[in-house]
Amino acid sequence: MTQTAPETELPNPLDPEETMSRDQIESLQLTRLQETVAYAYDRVPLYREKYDAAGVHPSDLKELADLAKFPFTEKEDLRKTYPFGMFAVPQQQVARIHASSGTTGRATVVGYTQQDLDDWAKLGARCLRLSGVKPGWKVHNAYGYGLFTGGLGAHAAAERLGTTVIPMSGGQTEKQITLIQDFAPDAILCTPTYLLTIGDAMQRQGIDPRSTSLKVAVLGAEPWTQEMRHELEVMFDIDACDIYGLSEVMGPGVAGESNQTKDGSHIWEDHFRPEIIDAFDPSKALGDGEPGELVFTSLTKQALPIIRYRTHDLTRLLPGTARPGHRRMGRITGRSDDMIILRGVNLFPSQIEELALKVAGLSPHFQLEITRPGRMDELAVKIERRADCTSDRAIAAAAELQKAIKINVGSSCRIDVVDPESLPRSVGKLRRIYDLRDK
Ligand code: DLL
Repeated sequence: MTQTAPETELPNPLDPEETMSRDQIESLQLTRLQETVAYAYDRVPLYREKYDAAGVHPSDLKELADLAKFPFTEKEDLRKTYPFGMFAVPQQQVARIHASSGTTGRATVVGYTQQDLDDWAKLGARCLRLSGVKPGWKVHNAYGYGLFTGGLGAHAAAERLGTTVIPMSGGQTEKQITLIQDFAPDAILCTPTYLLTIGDAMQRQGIDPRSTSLKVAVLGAEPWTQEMRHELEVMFDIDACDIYGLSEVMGPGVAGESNQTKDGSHIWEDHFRPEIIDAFDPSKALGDGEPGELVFTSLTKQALPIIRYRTHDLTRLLPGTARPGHRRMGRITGRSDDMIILRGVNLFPSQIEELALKVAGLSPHFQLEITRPGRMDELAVKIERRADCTSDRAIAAAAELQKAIKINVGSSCRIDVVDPESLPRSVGKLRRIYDLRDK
């Protein structure tokens, strides 16, 4: 069969908003913010009650900084109003529903009008294009389809960009490999740990992941580090870029990373206004560059306008580079509610990932187990050695990692180096933390 038209012949224009200056974006943000807050106040009882109780009114929003006067929205607000209580349109205008399972408590349900779905596809397509995916390419989508926003969100983005989508969904790793070999996709969309699972499985079958047709991977839905990027780029001989999003705010495509700069995801600020706050003192706003918790306000959403939503994701805002008018977010170090506090020291799985991947002989496959054998919490890092790592080397590697964690994080922990293939593999978002303490 002949190939598709050469990439250069397919149109691939930027959205006009992508090239707006910072001033233009902020002026658009103010108009849209005023509209959104008034819209939410008029249509969603929870917002009206909260704002009345706090003594603020949409008319108080005269400049962007006034947003800080408005109360936050929490996941708990969506749970309290489960399933549809925060929707701002009648059900007949809701074109799609998604839900995030959440590790604790009730699912949170989110809805989209046709216009919301259209905006979502547009922003997702922006992300893919920024990461180097091109119209006319074949795109293997291994994010899970269903209530999770990953599968259908990435699907619509890839379709909107003008690619040929292969809607594989997550899991069935053997089949993923067959399809990657038979259909020869140019790009893959999945979580970083699932790409690792696919690469490992290929190697076990004697297939070199570097020999596949894949050129770009657009990875997200869980925290990952520069070290993991390097691991995957070398393993597959690809460019690996980040994509960020969350169901409550939209889904994948709130922010995306450039394959040219690989310096963090650009937030599409014509549709979302980000803030950074102190996670432990939320009344304290933090400036650009300062690490804290990310908060989002949607500027155009119809079915589920979301105002000052506390993501619990920890990162910082940085000036735009590849799209100078839109700020970037740094890597997400973790979630404030996922933080392990070990004898007074705060620790995130991504710190362990970063350190472990610098130690020769250790693989990216690890899990953290917290126990309380006596009165003190203990942390064990269970980590697989690489297949070519001897037992002598494994002992030295364990000591090296233990020391690196002590020096860089400040925690004492036990390192159990285990055999290759002995820890559970990811099929989507990987669970890293096993809290075995009695509750
Ligand atoms: O995970 C949406 C998504 C799907 C994003 C596919 C990217 C790709 P939720 O299931 O609602 O939505 O989970 C959202 O996942 O608050 C972060 O903690 C985490 N997360 C998402 N993207 C990234 C990323 C989807 N690129 C939660 N880096 C968020 C780090 C991420 N964490």
